[in-house]
Amino acid sequence: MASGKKNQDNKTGNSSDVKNSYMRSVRLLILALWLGAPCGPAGAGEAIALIPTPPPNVPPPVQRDKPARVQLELETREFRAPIADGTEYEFWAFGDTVPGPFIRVREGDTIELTLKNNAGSHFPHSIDLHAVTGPGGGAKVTQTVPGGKTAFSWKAMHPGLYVYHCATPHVPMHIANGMYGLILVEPTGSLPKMDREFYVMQGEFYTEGPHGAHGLQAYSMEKTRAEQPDYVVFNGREGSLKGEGALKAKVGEKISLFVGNGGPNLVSSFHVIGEIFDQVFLEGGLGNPPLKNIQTTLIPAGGAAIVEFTVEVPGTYILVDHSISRAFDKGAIGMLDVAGPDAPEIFKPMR
Ligand SMILES: [Cu+2]
Repeated sequence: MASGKKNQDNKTGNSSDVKNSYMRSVRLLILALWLGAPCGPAGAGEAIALIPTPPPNVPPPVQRDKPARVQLELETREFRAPIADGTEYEFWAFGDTVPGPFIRVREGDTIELTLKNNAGSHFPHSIDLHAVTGPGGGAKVTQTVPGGKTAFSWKAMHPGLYVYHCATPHVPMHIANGMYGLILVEPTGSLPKMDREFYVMQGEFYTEGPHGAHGLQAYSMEKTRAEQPDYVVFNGREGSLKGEGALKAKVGEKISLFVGNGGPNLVSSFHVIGEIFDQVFLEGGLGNPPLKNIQTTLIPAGGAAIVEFTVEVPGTYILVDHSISRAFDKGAIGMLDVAGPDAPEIFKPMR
């Protein structure tokens, strides 16, 4: 009896506890919803569909003080396009640009990434994001056949600027064909406000014909293995940042360049002729103090840097890989046109 009574009491007590606990949970859930607190999968937050941004543009700052569940869809494509005036190449890419779109999320976000491989592709593709903590940076679960679709979710735990790339064998070939891009994981405290932000990514291309050969140029695995590219370019094409494509700014503006290096093999000595970087977030790491007053910064293959400077004097500033043969003989040149009044107290010609 005692035992039965105890059991009965326990049962009664348990029912009551369960009911109270349930009501507490309901009240907490209502409070959480009212406050806009996370209510999806653990640590997720509200669902946001991300619209990726093609180069040289950068999406606006995140401006969220809470993590979110970011839904992102990328599609791998294979297409023919100019790599230089008079020269075409069969690019492989995320989306229809090289580099692929700029992705901007916040530290603590959970990203639900769907990777589609266009039905017109001839090869499987995948994605390895250096911002991912998990096997292959996502590549293990995103090997995607033409017309197929894969997905995975991951939590962005480390703020910084990261490279993403295809990691389907033969990996150097997929990267050399243009399969890379950048993802920025903003820190919980926002980045300094800039007047202009640009997305620039270096990559090298290995073609059967030499630099400047006209017509469609096929990929050369032999030159890739020898690490002897014919083209070293910014944003997928010689001259992409010249003329109409030149970056534009005004005197007095603070500029941030999110610079990546897809490689697949070369290390970039990134320099802007006529400027000194006020700050460089070396190797794209955020959370460390930036380096100040830098002339040229090294960007490893599969790495990135955030460089910041203010333009005080009008004119054209030239972005280069200061391994200078690449700039003058292989295409690693871009332009930043700065408009505005002269600043003779800083720079003036003299007779
Ligand atoms: Cu690929």
